[in-house]
Formats: sequence, structure tokens, C-alpha cells
Amino acid sequence: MVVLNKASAPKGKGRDIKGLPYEEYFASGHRACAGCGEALMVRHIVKAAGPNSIAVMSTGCMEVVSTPYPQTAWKIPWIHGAFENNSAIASGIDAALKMQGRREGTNLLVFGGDGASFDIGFGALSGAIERGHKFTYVCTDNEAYMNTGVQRSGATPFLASTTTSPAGKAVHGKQEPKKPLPLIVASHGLRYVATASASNIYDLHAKVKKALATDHTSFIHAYSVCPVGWHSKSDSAITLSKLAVQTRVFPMYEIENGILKFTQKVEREKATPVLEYLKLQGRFKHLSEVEVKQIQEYVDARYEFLLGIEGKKAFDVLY
Ligand SMILES: Cc1ncc(C[n+]2csc(CCOP(=O)(O)OP(=O)(O)O)c2C)c(N)n1
Ligand SMILES: [Mg+2]
Repeated sequence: MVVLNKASAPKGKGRDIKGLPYEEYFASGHRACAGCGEALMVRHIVKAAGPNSIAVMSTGCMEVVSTPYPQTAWKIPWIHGAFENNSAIASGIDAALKMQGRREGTNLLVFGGDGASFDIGFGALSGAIERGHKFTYVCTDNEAYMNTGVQRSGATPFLASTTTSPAGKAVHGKQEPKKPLPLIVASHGLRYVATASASNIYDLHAKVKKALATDHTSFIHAYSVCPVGWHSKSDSAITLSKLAVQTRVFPMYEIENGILKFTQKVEREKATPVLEYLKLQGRFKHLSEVEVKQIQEYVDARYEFLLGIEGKKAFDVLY
């Protein structure tokens, strides 16, 4: 295999002033669309994990753009998983490394899109967590099956238009709310769950390191802007990532040993109205004022629920 753009660490092996390494393990030159937020998240997650890492990745945009044989953007060992079984493959790798006495010092990362994680590969993920396999599962959530043409998934937000939940006269986009995957995963009793986004790259790096240091399955819900599927501008990934946090659409928290703690809290009075977030995305352009209000109420209710369980041992079923 030929690694794309081997010289993708122009500044060498050092670190920036905030301590992030310049070295890249997800090389530039891959085929992601301009402004792809998912590629940005993958790049930083692998950078945080470092060279002693193995990546398992299920079918989806990230795999297609980064591994066009005989080329690869990956500078760490990488293995393809099917849509439904990336966690089963990782379980096997974890068991094999343990058998060989090589588990210490090797990071095992599993990447799945929202289609793979919320829907099709969820059974394998749930089983791996139950068995307690040591790996960090990263769900890069761009809120639809993007690689195959923007079909709705269990992660697509309420009323968003996709090719299989199109906004028309009678029906205004997806009729169901987004599944609360990090909370569903946390309910298994695993020791580290976090949400992360490009709104704060340093926070993302810290969370990846914490996840990888966990002696059990850990989970990161990585908010990933998709300008093509969301009909947003190709320079909007960071703006939307920040707005998602400020509007409380994407809450930023960690759940450690069953206890939820916000890593960035946005009080109701200080929150930006969701309209500011929705209006930058064509997938919401059909919404009426009443529907925007419905989304605002849903976002607030979900955030208040999280505030209500903060600090309490809410996900301790296995302990
Ligand atoms: C069992 C199975 N069903 C369907 C497909 C076709 N397929 C390949 S990638 C993909 C979409 C992936 O969506 P997601 O996991 O959200 O990743 P994204 O492309 O959005 O990053 C689909 C439906 C497949 N490969 N395997
Ligand atoms: Mg997706």
C-alpha cells in the first residue's frame, strides 16, 4: 500500500504551544469532500491516540475516502470491518493481543459512522461492551448514511430532510427524534463515555486519551459536520460545531464510572436560539416557525434532563 502524502507533518515531530503533536497518522491527500467535519475528527482522534494504535473501521465515507487500494491515508495498522461487525473484529483483536501478552501499550480504536453505530452495528457494540473488551469505540456522527447518498439513520435529527425522509408538502422531514446513543451505551455500565466535537480540539484530545486509558470498552460520540448532506457551506464545520454546543443541540459531557459531568455547560439564559444553528443548513430550510419552536423545546428538555442527572450515579447498572 502507498501511504498518501507521507510528508504530512511539515513542522516535524514537535508539538504546538498547547501540546498537540504536529505528527499526523491520518495523512492528507485522502478523498474527503471539502470541509468534511468527519475527516477532521478522525484526523485528531488518531493524532491523540498516537503511533502505537490499531484502527478498525466499518464501511462508510471515512473508509471509502481514506483507503482507495493501493493507497491509504492511514499511518497506523488499519483493518476494514463490515457495517455490522466492527466491534466483533475489535473484540477478536483485543483477545488476540491479550493471548500474545501484547495488550499493554497498544491502543485499539474502532470507528463507525452513525449508520454503523446507532443502527446496523449496534448489536456487536452492545455485545462487546457486555464482554468488557478493551477498546475505544468512536462514533463519527454526521447524522445520516452519507456514503450511500444521505439516507436517514437513527441519528438523523427530528424534522431534518434526507433522501429517505424528504421534506414535502405533507411530511416535513424525519418524523422521529434522534436516538440518545451515548446514554444507551452508558446504560451498559461502561466506565467512560464522552461527547466531543471540533468546537474544542484540545478537549477532544483529552477525552480520547482518557478513553484509551480505560481498562474496558469506552465510547466517544464525535459530532461530525457533513456540508454535502446538511446542505451547509463547505467552510462551516467549525462554526456549526460551535453553534451545536452553544445552542445546546450537542451537549458536551463525560460519563465516568456512571456519573455524568458536563465539560462545557450552557445555561438556558445564555444559550443561542436553535434557529441560528438550523438556518445555516439546507436540510432544515423547510421548517415553519412552529416546527423550529418544537425543536427548541425538544433540545431544551433533553438538556435539562442531562442537567438533572449530572453528578448522580445514573448509569451504574453493572456495579
Ligand atoms: C449491511 C450493509 N448494509 C448496507 C451497506 C451499504 N452502505 C455502505 S456505507 C453506508 C452508509 C454509511 O453510513 P454511516 O455509517 O453513517 O457513515 P457515513 O458514510 O455517513 O460516514 C451504507 C448504507 C453495507 N455496506 N452493508
Ligand atoms: Mg453517517
